[in-house]
Amino acid sequence: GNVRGAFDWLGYHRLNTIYNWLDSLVTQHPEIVEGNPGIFIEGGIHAREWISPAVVTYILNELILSDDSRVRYMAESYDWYIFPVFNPDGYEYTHTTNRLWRKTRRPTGRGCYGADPNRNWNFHWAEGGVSRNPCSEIYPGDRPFSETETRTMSQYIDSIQTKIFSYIAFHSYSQLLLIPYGYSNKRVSNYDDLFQIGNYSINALSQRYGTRYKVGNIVDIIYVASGGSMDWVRGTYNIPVTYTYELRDKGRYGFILPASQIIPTAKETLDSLVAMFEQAAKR
Ligand code: ING
Ligand code: ZN
Repeated sequence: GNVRGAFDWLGYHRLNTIYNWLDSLVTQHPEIVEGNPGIFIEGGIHAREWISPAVVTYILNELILSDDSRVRYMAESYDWYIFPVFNPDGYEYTHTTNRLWRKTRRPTGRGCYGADPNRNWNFHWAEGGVSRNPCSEIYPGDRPFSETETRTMSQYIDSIQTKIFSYIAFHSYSQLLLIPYGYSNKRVSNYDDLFQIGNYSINALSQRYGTRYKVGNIVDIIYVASGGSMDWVRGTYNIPVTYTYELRDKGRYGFILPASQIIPTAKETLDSLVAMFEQAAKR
């Protein structure tokens, strides 16, 4: 392997390669300090959006190893809760069988598999932007938290919610920075702050390669979608700094983003996070 461990951002990796790398980080960096405000990072809730786990693992690696003073300051000022692959069975299935699979993989008993794990959370569940057909890509499940992935993550978040002030989810694609909610066009109480911080953040993102993003609330700039993780976190615990990234690109390659774009996408996204949390700290 390379000097930074037997892992790289030159290709998209299988689940066990990601897990082995995560285990090696724990052995190589046992010094864990807690007590700062927490930032929760969600990657890979949708199986086919491979750029998401790739960017999240890159950011995790930089938080540990970067020499850049702004990245170091950010790394050490917060406690990080980072989950690169929220939907591991779906992710593996996209590597072995169907590259464009989105959902979980549990049999529904009605001939189709899985629920959309970003429609399965227990906040205004199944109110809009879903289909009751279990074969649909946006099937919300037969009840909230029917899926192991969302139920167990929600229980974990319940247990740490007092420690986190920010929840950031990574999807692809469209180059958007989304503000809650997805279930309705109701704006969150600090919408204006989030909009300003968001614009500052995407401006920082554009500096490196000129990549253009847009900021806005979900219903206004994409579509109604209830039962998402960010809606649940925001609606249940009122976590103040909540965003969802829709990473590169804008549709040329879509979900099949070439691996040569992993590092550039990750670098510009890290730039935007540094700017986001510098700006959020000033409020
Ligand atoms: N986009 C998200 C989706 O689940 C989203 C957008 C985010 C909706 C947060 C609701 C809440 O449809 C992709 N690309 O999956
Ligand atoms: Zn997605």
